[in-house]
Formats: sequence, C-alpha cells, structure tokens
Amino acid sequence: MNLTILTYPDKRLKQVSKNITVFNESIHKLLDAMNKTMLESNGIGLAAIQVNHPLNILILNIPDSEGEQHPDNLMEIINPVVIKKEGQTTYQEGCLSVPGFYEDVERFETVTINYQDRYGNTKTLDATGLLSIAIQHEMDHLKGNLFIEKLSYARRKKFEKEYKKALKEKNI
Ligand code: QAP
Ligand code: CO
Repeated sequence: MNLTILTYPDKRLKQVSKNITVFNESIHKLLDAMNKTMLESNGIGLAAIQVNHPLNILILNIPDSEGEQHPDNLMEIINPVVIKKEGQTTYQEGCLSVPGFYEDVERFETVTINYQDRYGNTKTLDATGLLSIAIQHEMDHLKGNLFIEKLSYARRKKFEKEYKKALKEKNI
C-alpha cells in the first residue's frame, strides 16, 4: 500500500473520520503502511485522514528521553474516545501535514481514553506528558481539525504569511 501525506491547505484534511467496525486484514495493512510512512517522514504521530483514509485510526511512536524511537513503542489507537481530561499544558507542536511550522498550543495535561486495538479489543489508557499531547493532536485530525486552528488570531496570521512564503520558495 502506497500512502502520501496530505498537506495544508488540502480540503480532504477537513473530513470527519468514521469509526472502524470490521477489524480485518485491510485495516492491518493500512496500519502497517501508516507506520512505514510515519517513520520515513520522521513523525511521532499520524492519523489515517492524513494519508487520505477518513477513519478513526491514529498511530503514535513517542521518542525516549534520548529522542530515539523504538518499534516496540508503536501504539495503534482505533475509535478513541476521551473519557477524562485534566489540567493544562503548552507544547510547541508541529504536524506532518503542516511541514516546517511549529507553534505553541495549549492542551489538557492528562487525558484518559477508551479505544480499540487492531483486533478490536477494548482498552483504556491514562496518558500524560508528550503522549497525552500527541493523542489530543491526533484526535483533532479525526474531527477534521489542525493544530493551527487553535492559534490566536495574531499567530494564525503569522502562520499564513510564513507558510505561503515557504510554499512559494518550494515551487521555484
Ligand atoms: C503530532 O507530529 C505531535 O514540520 C505529530 O517538517 C506534535 O510527528 C504530537 C514533522 C507535537 C505531539 C507534539 C513535522 C516532521 C513531524 C514537520 C509530527 C516536519 C517534519 C510532526
Ligand atoms: Co498532525
């Protein structure tokens, strides 16, 4: 399966993703292809909608304290639902669909989610730190939202200006 990452301002990123009801081989193939695409693009998180599959699937591979990623740390999260959220934290976020732009975003400090694994088994996860931030970032994708939509008016203007300039320079 060959996947390409959609980038802003592609309207397909605004689609609302749908739940998975059948946990078959085609879902496993999509998950494996998403993992390959994420690793090749130096990502730590990817939602299926970013590769043009509007399904409630996200994957994460949070780096260790040395900044290294390990295949064992891959998380596959299907049909996530936030059941608890607490506190407040700010982190300089980026996104594979908004390449080259990073900005501070406010998130809940901790979230608890219910989700399903690739076999359809239901799980609960208590997330803190970067994992919590990444889950919230990726779950926004499932609703058709990008992190730039959470910026203040002034920072959003700064983004539009910088991003348009970068797009122009790429197309020389
Ligand atoms: C989402 O983001 C995230 O601009 C995952 O040129 C962000 O993997 C979770 C990336 C912040 C938690 C905190 C971005 C790669 C990767 C770029 C990513 C780029 C190359 C972003
Ligand atoms: Co993203």
